[in-house]
Amino acid sequence: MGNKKIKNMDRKEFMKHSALVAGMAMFPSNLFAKEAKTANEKLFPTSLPFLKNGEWKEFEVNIAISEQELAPGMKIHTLAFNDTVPGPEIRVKQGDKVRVRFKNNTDLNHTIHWHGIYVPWRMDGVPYVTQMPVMPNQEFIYEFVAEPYGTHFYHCHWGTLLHMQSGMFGSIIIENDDDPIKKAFPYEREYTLIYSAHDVNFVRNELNSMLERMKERSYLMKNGRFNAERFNLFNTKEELLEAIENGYQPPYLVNRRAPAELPVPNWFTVNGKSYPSTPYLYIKTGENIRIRLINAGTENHHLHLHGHDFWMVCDDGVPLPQPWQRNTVSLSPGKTYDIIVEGNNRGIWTFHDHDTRRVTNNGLYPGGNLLALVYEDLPKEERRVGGMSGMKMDNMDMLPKIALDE
Ligand SMILES: [Cu+2]
Repeated sequence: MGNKKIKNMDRKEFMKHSALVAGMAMFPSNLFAKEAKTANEKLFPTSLPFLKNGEWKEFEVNIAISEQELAPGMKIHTLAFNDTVPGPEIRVKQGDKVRVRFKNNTDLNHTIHWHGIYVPWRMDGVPYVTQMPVMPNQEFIYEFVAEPYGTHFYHCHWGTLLHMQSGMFGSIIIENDDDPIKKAFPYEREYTLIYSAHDVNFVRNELNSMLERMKERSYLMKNGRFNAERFNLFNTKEELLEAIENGYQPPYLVNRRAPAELPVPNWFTVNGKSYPSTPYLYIKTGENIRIRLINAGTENHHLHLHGHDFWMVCDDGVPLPQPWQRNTVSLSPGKTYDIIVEGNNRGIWTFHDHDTRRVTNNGLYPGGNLLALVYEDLPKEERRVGGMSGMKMDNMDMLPKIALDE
C-alpha cells in the first residue's frame, strides 16, 4: 500500500515524505531524562507473577490474537502470550517445581516447548510426539523442575514457521543464588534481548487463511461432516498409504510451495520492536551489565558492539569454563548467549546486526535491530553532536536517538 501511495505522489510531495523518513534517524529524545529511562524499562520482558501452591510455583499463560506495534505507525496482527510480544518472562530458581497452566483462546492449535529445559518428555510440547496439540479453548498443564541454570526460552511448537514469527516466544530464566557469572563479574543490572524476524505479508496471509480453515473445520465437525482425509488425519501409516493408493493426494503434493515462496523477513525485532522503538542499554562507567541474548527467530544475527570487547560468559545457558572477549557474536536461530559488558569507554555506542540487511524496516535503513549502549554518566559537554558547523547543537533534544555511524 505504501509503495502505491508513493507512485501516485508528485515529486514535491515525495520529497516531503522522504524528509519525514530521514527525520526518524534523528528521533528527538533526551536519552538521559528520567522519563526516557522509565519508558525504556517497558521495552524489556516483565517477570510473570506466580502463585505458590504447596511446593509448586504456578504460572498462568494464555494465547490470544493481539496487535503488535513494531515501530511508530507500523502495527500487525499477531498471536501473543498474555497479550505481550515477547511473552512474559518466566523467572525461577534452579530446582523450583514449575507448573504452567496454558489456556488457548484462539481458533488455532498450539503447544509450548521449553527450549533448553530438562523437562520430562511428556512436557516437551511437540504435537503428536509428546502430546496432542492444545486445541481452541482447551487447557494444558505443563509441569517440570527448573533445570538447568541459565538463559532459555519457550515457544509454540505448532506451525512454528508462522507461530514463532507471530509472537509466540518468551524468555525463561533459571537463576542460581550462587550465580557463577555474578561471582566472576559482579553486576547489578541485566537486560534480556529476544531477537526475531518477521515476513509481515506472510504472517498476514497465513493467519487469515488459517483462521478460515479452522472455522470450516469446526463447522464440519459440528455437523458431523468431518472428513479425516480432507484434513490429512490418519491413524496409521498404513491408512495413509491405502488412501494414496485410492487416489488421495497428501498436502505436500498439492499445496506446493517453492523455496522462493517461503517467508523472507522484512522486519527485524528485538523484544518485539524495530528501530526507532528498540530499547537502550543503560550503563555507567565502572559498571558491569549482563545481557541475555536469545534468538527466537529464523535468521542468523551477527551482533556487533562498538567501542568495546564484551565477555562471552554463557552459551545456551551453560557457563563457559573460560570466558573470552570479542566484539561480534553470531547468534544463530535457537541459540542463547550471555555477555557481560564492562563500562570502560563512556559514550553512546551502537549494538547491531552486522548483516546490515537486518538493520532495515521493510528494506529501508535505519531500522531493524539497531540498539544503543548509553553511558548514563556521559558529561553534558560530551553529549553535543559534533561536526555540524554553523548549526547550534547545544540543544540536547537534537541528539540522535542512536548514532548512525556503523
Ligand atoms: Cu502456536
